Amino acid sequence: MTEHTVGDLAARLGVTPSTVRMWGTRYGLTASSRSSGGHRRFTDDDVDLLERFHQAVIAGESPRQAAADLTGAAPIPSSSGGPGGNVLAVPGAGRRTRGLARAASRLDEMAVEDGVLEALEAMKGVAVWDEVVRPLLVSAGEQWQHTGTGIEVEHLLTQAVSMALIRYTAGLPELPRDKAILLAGGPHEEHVLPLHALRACLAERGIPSRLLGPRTPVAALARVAQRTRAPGVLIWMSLKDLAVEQELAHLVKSHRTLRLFLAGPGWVDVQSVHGARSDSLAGAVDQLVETWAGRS
Ligand code: B12
Repeated sequence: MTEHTVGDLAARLGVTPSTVRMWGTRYGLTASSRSSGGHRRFTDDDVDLLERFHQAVIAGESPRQAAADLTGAAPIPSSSGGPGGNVLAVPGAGRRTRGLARAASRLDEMAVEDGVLEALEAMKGVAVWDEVVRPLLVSAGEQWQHTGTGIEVEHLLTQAVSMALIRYTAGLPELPRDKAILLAGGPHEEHVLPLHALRACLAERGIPSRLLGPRTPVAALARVAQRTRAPGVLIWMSLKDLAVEQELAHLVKSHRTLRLFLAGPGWVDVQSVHGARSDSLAGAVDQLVETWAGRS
């Protein structure tokens, strides 16, 4: 009988070893034997079961339900899941997005978080953001706009997607520490999810960044840029805030080589001579990779 380690199984399924361990602790799908040193050893039957579990989750099944169907055990109750509510409609969505929409609609935070993490490990940041996560966010925003309902789904998505992006970023190889790019939400801006996505994509490319989060005062950003000699700063705004433009002059003088990028729909009507526009996640990654490579 062949025995497989956590690393073997993770490589075979295209996920990280921590995901394989988490399936064991969270859904009871663990190895049926142990090495003499106490390490998990998966049999061929375990591998087969986990492969089928993985396929079911990718197809949009709830991980708890998929585990119960495969093992014949009663589903493990969800700590955050709940019945009721209509499923968030996402026009043209692929399988993964439909699965996540179902999980978000039943308020199953862990299933959304695990599903996004699994997608990141399989597809990488830009594709997951553009093809899987962004359609969900746009639909959640539209539902709220048109019906005034579903704000709880928007909050749950925010929490689960941020956590998945943070976990994914933390699992990537260690980054250099010097001259990190600065990422911040505008001074009155709560929306910063695109910055989590951007940080993950920069980390995939080996570029360090600091995320200062929502509602960052421009003066604070200028101080950090000067103190850390950040080669680039990107400010995200989803909402229009015309007053910010006047403050940018001070920021761009933080140090001689600083480059400023302005991203998000909030900048559309803002005339600014101080920063370059970033129109997409892939475009921002390219701009910042180039900025970091040219740091002096
Ligand atoms: C999640 C979310 C929240 C979360 C934010 C949590 C967080 N930590 O980020 C919470 C619940 C806190 C929230 C609060 C509010 N929100 Co809100 N929110 C959203 C939602 C669903 C996603 C935001 C997001 O991440 N957008 C990123 C992508 C999905 O946006 P996009 O427009 O498609 O992006 C375009 C470009 O920017 C570019 N792009 C996409 N990704 C990236 C990434 C990078 C790096 C780059 C450079 C470019 C880029 O491509 C797209 C096409 O050109 C949006 C819906 C939406 N369509 O954005 C609403 C939305 C932005 N929110 C809205 C509103 C009104 C609010 C609130 C005022 C009220 C409310 N709904 O509670 C408050 C505002 C608080 C504040 N002062 O900022 C409106 C804004 C309308 C407007 N323009 O005035 C939206 C559009 C919903 C809607 N359809 O009405 N929100």
